[in-house]
Amino acid sequence: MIQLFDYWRSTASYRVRIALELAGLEWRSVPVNLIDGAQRAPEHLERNPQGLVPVLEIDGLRLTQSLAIVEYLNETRALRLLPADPAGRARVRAIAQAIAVDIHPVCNLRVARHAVTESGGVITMEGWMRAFIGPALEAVETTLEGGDYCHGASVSLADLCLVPQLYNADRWGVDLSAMPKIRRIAATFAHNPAFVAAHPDRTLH
Ligand SMILES: N[C@@H](CCC(=O)N[C@@H](CS)C(=O)NCC(=O)O)C(=O)O
Repeated sequence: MIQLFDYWRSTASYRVRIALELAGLEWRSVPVNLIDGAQRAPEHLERNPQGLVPVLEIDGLRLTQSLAIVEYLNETRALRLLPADPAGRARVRAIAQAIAVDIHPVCNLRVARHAVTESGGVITMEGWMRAFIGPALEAVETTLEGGDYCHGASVSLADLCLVPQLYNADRWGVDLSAMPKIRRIAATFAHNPAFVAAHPDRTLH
């Protein structure tokens, strides 16, 4: 059985859950409770020495890093999450990385908590999250075409990064009212079965 070590609110895990659902695979979630520190327990550090989720066990492999995992599923399960043309692939990867490589690490739990603690309470969790997520999403908004998807007329790696980030933005009260292109994409996926099945509210926790 394919096993995903994940956490319901983890946006990196959410990306992988969407890809697993798009692939129509049977898989099971093994929750790693990040609030309790289970990611630092020896058994999880053995799975991923970085002490992070997600970790995917599939095809006799143990994979880490959500973008690498999604690309593995894309290649082995023919998901077509990257366009055929190099320019399209560069654009999709640029949007995906603007979220997964630029926004996500700054807003990771351990980073945000450290900032809050070291500031002696001057910085709040909400303040930290809003300071980084809102402006970064505005930048993504300006690069979007205004269609139903981040790129072209079908789901891509960029959508797998954007939708979980929007869940996270909502969690921290980031105002998306000035981002109509992003809201249009959110509406596209609100009823997509794979995205719905992967939603944190549908996940074990
Ligand atoms: N670049 C990694 C990031 C993984 C990551 O930061 N995971 C977060 C949850 S979204 C985590 O495990 N945080 C635990 C911690 O900070 O202690 C990926 O895309 O898989």
